[in-house]
Amino acid sequence: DGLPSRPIALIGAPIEVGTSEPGAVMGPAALRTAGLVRVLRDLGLAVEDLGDASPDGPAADRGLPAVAAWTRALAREVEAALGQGRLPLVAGGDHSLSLGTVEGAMRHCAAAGRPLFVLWLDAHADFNTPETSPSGNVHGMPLAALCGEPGFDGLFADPGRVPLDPARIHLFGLRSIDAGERALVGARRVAVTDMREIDEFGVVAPLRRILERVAAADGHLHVSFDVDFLDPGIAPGVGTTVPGGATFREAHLIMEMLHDSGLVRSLDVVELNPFLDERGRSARVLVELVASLFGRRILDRPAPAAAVPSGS
Ligand code: Z70
Ligand code: MN
Ligand code: MN
Ligand code: MN
Repeated sequence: DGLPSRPIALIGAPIEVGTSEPGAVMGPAALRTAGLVRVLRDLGLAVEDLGDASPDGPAADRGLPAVAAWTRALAREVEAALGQGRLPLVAGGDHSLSLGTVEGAMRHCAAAGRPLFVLWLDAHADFNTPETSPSGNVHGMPLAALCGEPGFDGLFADPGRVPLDPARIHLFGLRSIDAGERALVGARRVAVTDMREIDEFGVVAPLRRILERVAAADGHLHVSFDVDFLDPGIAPGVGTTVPGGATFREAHLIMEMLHDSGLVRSLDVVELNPFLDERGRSARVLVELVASLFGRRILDRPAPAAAVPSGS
């Protein structure tokens, strides 16, 4: 039961070239300051902090060329960590960093013959293309690029790469979507648990279905956690707050269920903007949530869901 306690490779990705709101570059430092490494070691886990990654080659300032340099570096680091049997935990940085982390996981899974599933905990779909994007910000586009939509020439090191299967992406917590990406998400049959569904059924039933699907396929689950998945009341430190996000208790329960599933093999924590945070609150909440994903629990006993109701 639970995540196999494989060693964790912490990789900082101080990247904000994918957004127009400055400050995400400080994210990895804030997560370390909030005790990310310490809480994991307190759980008895082996953690190596590999420090902050840097982009490949001469770094461009903005736009796709700048993101491409990061994508190549992060894909390589994530693939290498997975190849060593480690669990890469990538601390961002804006969500364009997931172009690299998911690409790295895709390469590892292709070589291992294992299907990759992506759980995207986010207020947004991040499925814009340069064509549909109203903002031009690449952090709103990573999933479309990974799935091989047009407009991203030169982004990935291998132009002949097999694209990510949109049907193996699960958007969870969606509550803000642009018109063009809405059409695309529907056409590509991306799996979506939106806030409407969470309000009606809670987080447990939809998440269980996703985990059962990944388990049945013996899949690798990559979790990408955008801070704006959370309600801005508990995590104000993000460039694009959207009201009506996950509560503290919903988010913790999701992390505990992910831990108990034993399926998570790679993790991103993205979009923390310490410049917009209030006295480190958001960074601290994120560290607590990561601790839950890696096995911190209230009582040392089987998950209540597994308990048989008695005496009635
Ligand atoms: C909007 C866009 C976005 C993250 C905001 C917002 C996208 N759909 N993604 N924050 N992580 O500009 O494309
Ligand atoms: Mn493996
Ligand atoms: Mn996002
Ligand atoms: Mn978002």
